[in-house]
Amino acid sequence: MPLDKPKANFAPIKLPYADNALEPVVSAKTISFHYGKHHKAYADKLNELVAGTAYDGLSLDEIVKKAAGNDKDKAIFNNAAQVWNHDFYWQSMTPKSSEPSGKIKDALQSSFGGVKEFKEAFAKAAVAQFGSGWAWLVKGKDGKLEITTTSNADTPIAHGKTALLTADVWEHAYYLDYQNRRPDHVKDWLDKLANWSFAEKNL
Ligand code: MN3
Repeated sequence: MPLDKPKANFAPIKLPYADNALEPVVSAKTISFHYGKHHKAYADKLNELVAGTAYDGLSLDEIVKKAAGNDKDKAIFNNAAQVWNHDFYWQSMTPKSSEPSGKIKDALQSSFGGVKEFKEAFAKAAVAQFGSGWAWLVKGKDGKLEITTTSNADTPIAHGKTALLTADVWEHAYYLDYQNRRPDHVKDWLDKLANWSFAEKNL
């Protein structure tokens, strides 16, 4: 008999643009696998893992923070953080990307010396992330902006930082469109897809 209790029901966020809107940097084919298969699989697995546990009924943020550093809940952490990271990643991109302006431009200026300097440092960090992971623009506890990378599913919200923008540098994010050329993908991502109004909203 199935237990009569509410089931966790995490699903990928609805994409804020059409499947082909990010082409040619992120193709509709990449979206079909990355969003339609990888992201969905993390959400499905999370629903299965939390059912009937102390995590059942918590928000996604709460699950990520509670499972972080809890070794026996590593699988819950990995899947919850990957759902969180991907939901955040899709919003970090827009087909209407433009150069940073206003408050976010000022913040990049004061933290990195300028937009160009920020892009160079972010690209360098994203390319240097060994293996699978994420490159992030975050706000630290002191309010200053920082660039950070995380491995695999790890996420800044597990480390007390506020995420502003993220680029997925797992191979599944770019391999169909760029093969092994992660540096080219990251450069195009920054110049053509980065969603600065989303970053500013997160400030
Ligand atoms: Mn991914």
